[in-house]
Amino acid sequence: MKILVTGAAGFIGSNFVYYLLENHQNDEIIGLDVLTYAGNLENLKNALNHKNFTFVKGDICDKEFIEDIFKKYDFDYVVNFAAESHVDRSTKDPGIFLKTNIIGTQILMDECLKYPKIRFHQVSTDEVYGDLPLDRPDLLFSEDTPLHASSPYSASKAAADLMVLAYHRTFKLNATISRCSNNYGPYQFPEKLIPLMINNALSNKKLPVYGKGINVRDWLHVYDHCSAIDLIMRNSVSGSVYNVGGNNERKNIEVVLTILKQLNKSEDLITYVTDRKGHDLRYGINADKIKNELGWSAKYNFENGIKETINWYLENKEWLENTTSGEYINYYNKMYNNR
Ligand code: NAD
Ligand code: TDX
Repeated sequence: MKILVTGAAGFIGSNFVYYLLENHQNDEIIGLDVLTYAGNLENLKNALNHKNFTFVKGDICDKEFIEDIFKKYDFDYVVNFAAESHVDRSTKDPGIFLKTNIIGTQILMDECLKYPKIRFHQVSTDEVYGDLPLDRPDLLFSEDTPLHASSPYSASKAAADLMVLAYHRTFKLNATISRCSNNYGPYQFPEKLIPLMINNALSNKKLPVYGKGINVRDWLHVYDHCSAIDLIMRNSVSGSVYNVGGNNERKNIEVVLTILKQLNKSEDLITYVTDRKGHDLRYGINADKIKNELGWSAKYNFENGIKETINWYLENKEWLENTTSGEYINYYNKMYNNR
């Protein structure tokens, strides 16, 4: 099979490339990425020399470029990870989120329509459902929960989901969607909670917890997200939507305390800062559909997954140093100074 992975130099995209190389040794993978601040070729360093992997630099919003690479390679699957993915950035500059996450998806789908055998998989997020109250742990998102996005990021992802479903219904686009909860694992850019806190703790910098630290996220190891996408794209009916989640709900402050404990750092490093605008309270996923229909299950629980992940960042300090130099320093100062 020939598989186009967009956003291949990002966090989940690069993990997905490794997942495919390991689990489908006859597949040929083309990794596409425009290399924004979040895209990093270092994430793919163990794939770049692999005989079944080719990297192509380019933009999913560039129609001619997309036309050319679809002509050049005869894809069986297109898996769309390419996105602007950080909620905080979307509250400062929404425009690029609309362009990449909505228009980019549309350009990929228009091209897929020319090749009906291609299965298009859209990597979406649980954030399209909005949030759940903190005092109702019994409530979970199901695939039928109405879309109710809160941030420009999640609204752009919800818009893309609706376009995928519209293309499926109107043009019979051969497509599936997955909506996953928060991922953690190797190669996550340190603007996101877990790698940011690990990086700050390692350099004895303050750990900026938004609000009271009581917002809840459902954490899933990136490996388990990759195995879910792989199952959905190959085995499900066109038009299907699947939730993916690990039943690992944690308050942010619990996650931060876990990190400090494993790194043997003081809790005095924690500082409570002004809350995120429109901050979603809680995400909780019902993943029964993918478990029952496709037999998916998670390999990691949060305790062993977070331990292994913290060790990965400790063993890859050079990666962490490289990703937090240069432009990252400006970003960090803009987002966190005097907050
Ligand atoms: P990321 O920001 O680490 O990676 C995104 C990648 O897309 C980067 O490599 C970037 O260079 C690339 N990209 C951006 N614009 C592009 C364009 N116009 N053309 C080509 N490439 C472009 O994000 P991530 O955390 O790996 O998320 C990947 C996908 O998974 C996103 O669609 C996101 O919405 C979704 N998702 C993420 C999570 C999570 O917890 N991180 C959870 C659920 C869903
Ligand atoms: O410095 C911080 N302090 C803090 O308290 C950061 C960066 C985050 N937080 C909080 C905000 C959230 O409640 O931690 C929680 C997690 O924040 P993020 O890592 O930014 O993730 P989140 O906003 O939950 O979105 C993530 O999960 C769904 C991904 O970034 C999205 O791409 C994905 O769709």
